[in-house]
Amino acid sequence: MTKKDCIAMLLAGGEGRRLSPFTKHMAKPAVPFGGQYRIIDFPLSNCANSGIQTVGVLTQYEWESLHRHIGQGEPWGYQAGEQEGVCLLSPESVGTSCYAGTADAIYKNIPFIDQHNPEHVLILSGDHIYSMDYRALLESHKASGADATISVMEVPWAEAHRFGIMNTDSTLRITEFLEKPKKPESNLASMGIYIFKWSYLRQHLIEDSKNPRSSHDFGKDLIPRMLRLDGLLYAYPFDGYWRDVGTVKSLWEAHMDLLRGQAQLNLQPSDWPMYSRSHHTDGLLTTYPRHDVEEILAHRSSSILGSVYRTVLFAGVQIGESSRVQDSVLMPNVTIGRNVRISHAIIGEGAVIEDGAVIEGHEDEIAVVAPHALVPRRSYMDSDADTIYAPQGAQY
Ligand code: ADQ
Ligand code: ADP
Repeated sequence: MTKKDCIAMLLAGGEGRRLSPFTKHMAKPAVPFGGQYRIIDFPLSNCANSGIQTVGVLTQYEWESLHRHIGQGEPWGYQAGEQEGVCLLSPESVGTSCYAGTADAIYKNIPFIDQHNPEHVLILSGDHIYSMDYRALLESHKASGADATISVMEVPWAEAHRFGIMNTDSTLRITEFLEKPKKPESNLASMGIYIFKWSYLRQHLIEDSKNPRSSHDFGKDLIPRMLRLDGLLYAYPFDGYWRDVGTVKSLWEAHMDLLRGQAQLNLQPSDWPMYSRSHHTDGLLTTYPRHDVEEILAHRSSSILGSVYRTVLFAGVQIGESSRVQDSVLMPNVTIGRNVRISHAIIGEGAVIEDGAVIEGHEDEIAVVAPHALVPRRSYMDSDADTIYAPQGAQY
């Protein structure tokens, strides 16, 4: 087969335990985001908009939900049944029992990548909210002649311990890299978005697979190994909006960023459109014809009778009379009765909040209601409360 310039491998198999309970029955990349999307729509739309013709999606945990959502990539403009396009790669589908780590997932798909015979491979993560033209990253990677190029961003010092942290020299060559250091000495973070020369990555994956002490992870094992062996690794500074939404707090904050217009993400029609499978991607409202509804992003099909401030409402959300919701995220088909008070909360898909209930989180501790939970009449829940689980339709 003729050589391809660059294909993408999108890692979407992580369990996302820190996003529990939203990931209890759903892969993290399938979690709803931004009123009418799912998190994975962002990297998939970026691939489509960047003209990447082949995307392998590595799934594992709760893969059915993702497979149903992605299909053959039709919503993102990929054609079914072509040599190129979106290919779902769960462990079962490639004849293995599991992916032990992110590097192992790519290692076990060496035959898939070889079949496409690319010069470079773009490795992406399924749980980031951002718009990025990967062509600019690829150009930078080619211009420096690097073995690997890592997209980087300065993150707040208080959060640096959640990321791969590095130092570079004046030419942006990476000199040091530490995965999630307890006491970071830099705040230059890896965004978990890499481009490698395929021949170089391939060889390191094979060597790493033979190391019984390796956890077969890009950040913990592969990148440090490449640096130890004098690999030519460069940083690519990204100056747009980017957020890793791996925790409840960061998922909430990314929604609040959207409301404040900080996301620099144009979710409305633009030259960098976001696509999704949902039939409901036909419109988000930023205003509502009521004086007590302000700073919202609401799906057109939501219905608001109470007052709502600084809140994102997905499709099918209903809010009853005299209820007040603020600083919150209401996932698809949440039903809220009358005289309910909700603040600083994320309410999972399909949850029912009965009349008079109070759900009270605060900025440092977001209250969480599990998908399909039922919060009974006049109950009180704060962010310390155990999440209420109840099968849909349960009677109290
Ligand atoms: P983390 O955010 O901890 O750090 P990780 O948990 O390794 O990233 O997940 C990366 C992606 O791979 C996610 O989309 C996840 O779903 C997927 N994934 C995880 N395990 C998988 C498996 N076994 N099979 C398939 N997919 C899997 C990484 C880097 C840091 C960097 C941050 C930026 O290690 O250096 O700073 O991303 O967010
Ligand atoms: P629609 O816009 O027609 O409602 P959606 O994709 O938003 O389409 O959802 C249809 C139903 O399928 C919803 O109940 C939703 O929970 C479920 N669903 C869709 N995609 C996924 C997914 N990736 N993971 C889990 N459930 C999904």
